[in-house]
Amino acid sequence: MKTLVYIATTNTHKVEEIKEIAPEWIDLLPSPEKIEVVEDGETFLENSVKKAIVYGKKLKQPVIADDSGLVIYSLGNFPGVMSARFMEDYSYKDKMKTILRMLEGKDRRAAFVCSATFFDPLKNILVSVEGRVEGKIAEEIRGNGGFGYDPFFVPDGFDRTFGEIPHLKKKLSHRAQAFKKLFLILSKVLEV
Ligand code: ITT
Repeated sequence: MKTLVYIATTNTHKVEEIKEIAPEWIDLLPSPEKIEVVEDGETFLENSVKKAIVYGKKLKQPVIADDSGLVIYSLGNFPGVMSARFMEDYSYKDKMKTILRMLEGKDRRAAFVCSATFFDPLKNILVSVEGRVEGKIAEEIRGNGGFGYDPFFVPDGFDRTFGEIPHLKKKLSHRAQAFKKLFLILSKVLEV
């Protein structure tokens, strides 16, 4: 029998990417309701744990949550946990253009980070892991694939942005790394 787990997110791109790497023993479903979570943590870990607990307690079912974002080292890890809320009412194109201006003359090293959390409110099990992909911010916005900041992030070992190689992004991203680890641990913990 498959293990039913809800994905605690409002972001359909995350759902698509997580489902892509999910093992066959897990039945991943989008949350049946939109649940408000105040993301006031200072770290990705705090926010993903909070999302998982709020959704898990409300749905009374096992859930997984993802809190993720872009960190640019020369900008003091900005936008970090503010990745979604920075210039919230603007398009990602506008947000990226602003960041490109902020980066003029500065070091472009950056990373995408994902904290992935599983919470089962029935068995009181919580597991949290982190995935990370290092890279740099390109000189310009390139590609239409992926979502969010993908079109200006170039992962190490490549010269194209995630926006130009969405099929590869799904395999090597921060999210893929975090959820691969999470599913491996869960397969042991849940004895599937
Ligand atoms: P939920 O909280 O409902 O899961 P969200 O989109 O608000 O959805 P976050 O709070 O984790 O998710 O914010 C993450 C933001 O970081 C996301 O909206 C993007 O701007 C950026 N981000 C995270 N992962 C990304 C990725 O794989 N590619 C591009 N941008 C990403």
